[in-house]
Amino acid sequence: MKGSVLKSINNIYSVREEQSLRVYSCRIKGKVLRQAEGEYNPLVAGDVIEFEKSSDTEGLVISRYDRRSLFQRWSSKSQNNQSICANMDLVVCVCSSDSPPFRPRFADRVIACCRNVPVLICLNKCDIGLSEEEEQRFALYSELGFQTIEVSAKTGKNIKDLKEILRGKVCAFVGQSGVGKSSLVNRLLGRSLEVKQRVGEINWKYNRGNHTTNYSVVLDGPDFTVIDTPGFREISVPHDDPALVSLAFPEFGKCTCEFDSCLHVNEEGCGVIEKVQSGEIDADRYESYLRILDSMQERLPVWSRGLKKK
Ligand SMILES: Nc1nc2c(ncn2[C@@H]2O[C@H](COP(=O)(O)OP(=O)(O)OP(=O)(O)O)[C@@H](O)[C@H]2O)c(=O)[nH]1
Ligand SMILES: [Mg+2]
Ligand SMILES: [Zn+2]
Repeated sequence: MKGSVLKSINNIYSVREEQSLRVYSCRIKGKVLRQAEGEYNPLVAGDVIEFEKSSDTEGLVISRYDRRSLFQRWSSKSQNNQSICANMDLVVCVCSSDSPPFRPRFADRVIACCRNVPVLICLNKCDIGLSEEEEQRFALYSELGFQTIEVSAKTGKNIKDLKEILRGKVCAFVGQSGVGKSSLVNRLLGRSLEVKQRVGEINWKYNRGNHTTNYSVVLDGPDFTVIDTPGFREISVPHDDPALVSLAFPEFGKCTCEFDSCLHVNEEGCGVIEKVQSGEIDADRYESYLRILDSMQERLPVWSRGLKKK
């Protein structure tokens, strides 16, 4: 039978059968999934799988279908890429104006964690304003061609417009802890739903979020589906081809570099560096890019052992 994974907790997967929409509690048959060899976590919310029923409520996962999109991050604890959710049509990168403060470099990394899926930069808590400088950095995203929106889960501002963007899509909400992902999900789904995502208290001492949501979960809305994901204090880009990172920086695509393989760090004849120097490329975005590459570089010994490259 074909089904999709709604959530995964401690190697138990809630799987919804495609036809009957019944939910089964599944384990992986034989404990390992051939399609996921070498991966840290084989199945995530949004995965499409084949499974066999073992009772009215339980089953065994046999295989995983190819993923059409994926959101992964690097987990330093496991020294491997950790998948967060799969097969979504849109990643909603949630930021907040304050508590925690707006962190554009965090958003840049979220964008770089996306594989094969467009991103919406969603500034929540717009009931609290941004400083002028932050406003400019946020506005830069739409100038660069990203879709952006400012909303408030608290007051409901622009939630209608957000629903319009989500319509007909499977949308994953990702971002720092405490930015209001679950609050937005609750707002979008309305109160009538029995599943209400728990919302956290802000840790005021550090002005950072606590971790309230601890696993990704698929939730159905009226004409869209959302995936609420756990927030992170920090996010690292998955260990992958460094050249992929520049996909998160579309402004680099318009530059001409002398070498095709240019990573825009210190190479000669690099068009990106030229445009940073002339001010055409935002210096903070470029710094953000360099830091992503740096953090990948630090893991090179692990990577070169062939951990993830296929
Ligand atoms: N002022 C204001 N506060 C908000 C808004 N949205 C959420 N909050 C508050 O922000 C805090 C964190 O919200 P959550 O929805 O739990 O954040 P989260 O992103 O799901 O956090 P994790 O699950 O830890 O990743 C809560 O205290 C919310 O009440 C908003 O639009 N404006
Ligand atoms: Mg949450
Ligand atoms: Zn270059």
